[in-house]
Amino acid sequence: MDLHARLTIRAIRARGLNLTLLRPVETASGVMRSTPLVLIDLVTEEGITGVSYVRCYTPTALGPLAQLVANLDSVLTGDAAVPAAVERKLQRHFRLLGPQGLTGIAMAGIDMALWDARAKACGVPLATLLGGEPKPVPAYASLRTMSPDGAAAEAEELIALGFGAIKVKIGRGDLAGDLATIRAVRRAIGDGVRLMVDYNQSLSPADAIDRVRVLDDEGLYWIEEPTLADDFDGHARIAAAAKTAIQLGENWWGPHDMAKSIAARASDHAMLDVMKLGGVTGWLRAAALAEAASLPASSHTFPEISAHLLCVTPTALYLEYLDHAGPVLTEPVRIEAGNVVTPDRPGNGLEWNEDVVQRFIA
Ligand code: SMN
Ligand code: MG
Repeated sequence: MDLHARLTIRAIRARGLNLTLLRPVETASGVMRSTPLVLIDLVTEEGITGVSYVRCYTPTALGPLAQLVANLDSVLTGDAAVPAAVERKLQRHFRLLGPQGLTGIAMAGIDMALWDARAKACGVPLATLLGGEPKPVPAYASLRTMSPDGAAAEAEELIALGFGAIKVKIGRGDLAGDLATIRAVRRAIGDGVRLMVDYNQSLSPADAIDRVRVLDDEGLYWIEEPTLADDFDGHARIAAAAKTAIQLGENWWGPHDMAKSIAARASDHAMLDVMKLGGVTGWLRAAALAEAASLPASSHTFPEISAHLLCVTPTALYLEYLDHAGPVLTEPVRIEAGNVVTPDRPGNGLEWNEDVVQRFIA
């Protein structure tokens, strides 16, 4: 283990690929049939390569995002591979354009790859580098199907893997439709398993208030993003009306956005998306905010790197198990008795399965 390893950035490579999902992910705000990923390889002079992936939700943004990440090669080549210094440089670089959207995603991808390179240089897993140790992380399974019968069948498959909590997406139709889906899944999983629901921003605050008052009788563990993600005031009114906890956060663009949400009392939980929060660096700041506000913190997708990060998150609650990138990895995320196994190898544990990558390259 070489804690004095000093790494210098030699090159940044970005490859866009549009990975077909074996099972589409349905939400009240659209169906995802593929997952557009940008794979990042940050090559250092010392021979260590840091890797990460980011996601842009729609293939229409895939080319521009891959190009944007690749363009950062000219900004960063020759710099020390130091996450805090690179973060300051890139934040300055994008100040006039703004740090949200594709710029924020590109910066987060670079940050995650830098931390991977550093952990590999030290010969330790990311969780260890951050002051923790790799351990099994309690996870909940996120369903891809919204119809009552489909969701119930999928929930049964996942319960067989030992998950103690399940999340289903609702909000595509009226309240009766929400209830039909919730009750079908509840029948499939029984009373001993926690059930969460996700509206994916589909309701007006007024409609959401009417619906959460009814959903309060369904024994749900949380109700996620009932209205537009950036409407913190609307979420605060919904949270005040509901007995059930409100969950928000997968669309917080960095810790500053999260701080505004906390100040508005918009959410009872924190859902941390390592990409939208700004990579490992952004997550660590967000984890501190969650602790200071006593908000239980769960991850949003990105299960591989989130496992490491939840190992050092003081209010860690659940990892979201929704595997998008598995097919391009040599070792997809592993579940044991409802926990995600945090890999005990140097770095964040990501390694590309090049055969699959070549097949899907855009
Ligand atoms: C979700 C959104 C986007 C991609 C995957 C999943 C969803 C969730 O909101 O919370 O899982
Ligand atoms: Mg969600």
